[in-house]
Amino acid sequence: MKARDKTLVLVGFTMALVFLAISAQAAVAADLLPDLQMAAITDIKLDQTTFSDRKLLRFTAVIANEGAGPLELHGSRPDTNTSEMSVTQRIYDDSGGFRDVPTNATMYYAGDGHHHWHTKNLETAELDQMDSFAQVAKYAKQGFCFADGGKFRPSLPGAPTSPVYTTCGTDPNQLTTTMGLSVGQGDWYTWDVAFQWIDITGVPSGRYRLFLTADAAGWFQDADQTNNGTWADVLLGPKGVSVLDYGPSAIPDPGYYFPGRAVPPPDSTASGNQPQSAASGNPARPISATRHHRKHKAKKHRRHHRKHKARRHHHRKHRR
Ligand SMILES: [Ca+2]
Repeated sequence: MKARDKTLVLVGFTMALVFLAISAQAAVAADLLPDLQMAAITDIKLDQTTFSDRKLLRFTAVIANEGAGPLELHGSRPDTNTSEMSVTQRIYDDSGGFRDVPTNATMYYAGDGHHHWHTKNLETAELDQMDSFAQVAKYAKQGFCFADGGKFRPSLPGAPTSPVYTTCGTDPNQLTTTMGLSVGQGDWYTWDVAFQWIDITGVPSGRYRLFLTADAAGWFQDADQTNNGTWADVLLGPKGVSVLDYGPSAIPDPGYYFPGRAVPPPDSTASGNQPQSAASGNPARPISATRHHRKHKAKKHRRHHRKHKARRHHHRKHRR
């Protein structure tokens, strides 16, 4: 081979190596996506005292992040005359970088007794008639100041040892705010906070499915969008409610979540648990919840049932 040819071969070989190196680097930087899931619904109870003429179905809801990265949302608006902030999701990657992607979510400020910014409809809840799947009632709550409320699955890789996201922004004049839910953290809404109910006044006695879904509209990038819902089948009577069955739900580390527990763990910052406000307007019906509903009505139902029976047994055992 002539010297010139050798040089060409060498140049070609070097270029191929550089190309491979760049490709390898690009392939290495993988997204660390959140994986929102709902914990098993607890504290399901009938409330006839908050309003003397209304019947409320109360429950405790926990949104857990069991993904590889946080759910981090950045809200912004051009000026204070614009009431809602538009929202981008910051997605971190495993090489230490991040990118911001636009979403259809919105944030708003509610000043009626609880002053901070909220992400609209981060979680949705509805009550469906058991046989027809027809929705009979839905969540009063629409605003979510979500944050690291307490450890849910701290054994996950990347889970922080202490809360990272602890505030939603409290100034009505601010133009930007950040909310987030870290890996392994839970965002708690206990049964006794404001608007943490479904108004079931006039709903006849019978069997119903209570459905909770995180990001039902699919606004955010999530490692698995099909596991965002959970449910409980309930029997509504004139004087009370009893739980017949539970659907699949986020799995906590042992000792970090107890069905029936009304208060979050001691390390909680409690920012997700304070009374919050509902906005005017109606939330969209959670489409993915309906999908879950039908899916779990099918043969998988029995398997989930066994699994959850075992889990409930575990929790009972652990409480002792
Ligand atoms: Ca998910």
